[in-house]
Formats: sequence, structure tokens, C-alpha cells
Amino acid sequence: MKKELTVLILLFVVSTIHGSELLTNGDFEQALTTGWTFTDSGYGTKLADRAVDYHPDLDYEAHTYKYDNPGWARLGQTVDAPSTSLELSFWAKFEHSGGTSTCWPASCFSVCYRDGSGSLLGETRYVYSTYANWTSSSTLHLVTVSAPGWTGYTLDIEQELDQNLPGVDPDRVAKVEVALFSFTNSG
Ligand SMILES: [Ca+2]
Ligand SMILES: [Ca+2]
Repeated sequence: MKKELTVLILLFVVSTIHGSELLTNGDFEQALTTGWTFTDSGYGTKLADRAVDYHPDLDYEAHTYKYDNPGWARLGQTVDAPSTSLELSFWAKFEHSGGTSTCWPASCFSVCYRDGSGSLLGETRYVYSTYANWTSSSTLHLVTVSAPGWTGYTLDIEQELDQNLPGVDPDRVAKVEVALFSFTNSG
């Protein structure tokens, strides 16, 4: 098994177009157990943490990390969406190293659209990876990250559903989940 490394560091906020913050602890200034849920699968090192020095500003950022062997680490938060008229904005830095066409890492930021019972309807996934072989579909929109260093992103969710996720009925979207997602595939 080749050594593989996946790292994702980011800080972000999500807000409505009217500016009211939907996320709890979206700036990571409190412990990650406030607002955020860590899940993982597979083998190797998998973690999520926060620190002040991932980005040179003075406050905290969060990051997920996955090292070696197939599996993933994920730090997510689901919020009730009053409507799909939402704008997500966040800053992110993506890193990875190593891998082959059959055994590869991917650093991701996922935005999942869920119905009222929490079932997944679709996803927008920002991906930084050399070898990832995922493909977009009517319910999965892959956004290729070409500038992995600290970059600000905004996502107009209403427009995203309309233009890039034709398989998702916007009227059924009742919850939005955002997640830092570090993934390692093994062929
Ligand atoms: Ca912060
Ligand atoms: Ca900082």
C-alpha cells in the first residue's frame, strides 16, 4: 500500500442572503463538539481538529486529515434551510500528496442537499485531487479546485440547484449539510 496523504483545512461561514448566520460555531471559535459532527470510515489515520495557525489570521480554523489506507474523515454540520435562497461563503485550503490511478487521495468540501427526513437529494462537491475518478451527474456536481491555497468561495445555492443539479427538486430541499471531507480510495 502506497502512503497517501489527504489534508483539508478551512474556515467558513454560511449565511442567508439576508445575512443571518445559520451555522453553529461556523467560525470554529468554540470546540468542534459545538455544532459539528465528526464521522469516519476505513483505516489509517483519520482526524478533525482546529488550530489558530492553519491560516495566519488570529482566530481558529478547522481541518480534517486522512493518512494512508482506504477510508475517509468528515466534519459536518446540517442546518434547517428556511428556503433554498441561501448563499454559502467559506475560505478553504486543500492539500494532498501521493497516490496512483488506483490508490488516490482527494481533499473535498461537500455541500449536501437533504429532504425533511435527512435523506440525501444531491451534492455539490469541491474536489482537489490528481487521480479522483468521480463523475458529475444530475445529482452530483463536482467542482474542480484548481487553486488549492487559501481561497474564498461563494455558492448561490438556488442558482446551483437550478443550473448544475437538475436531478434535485429544490422544493424538497429542507436541510443543507456542509462538510470538510478527506478521502482516500484504494483500488
Ligand atoms: Ca475562525
Ligand atoms: Ca488563524
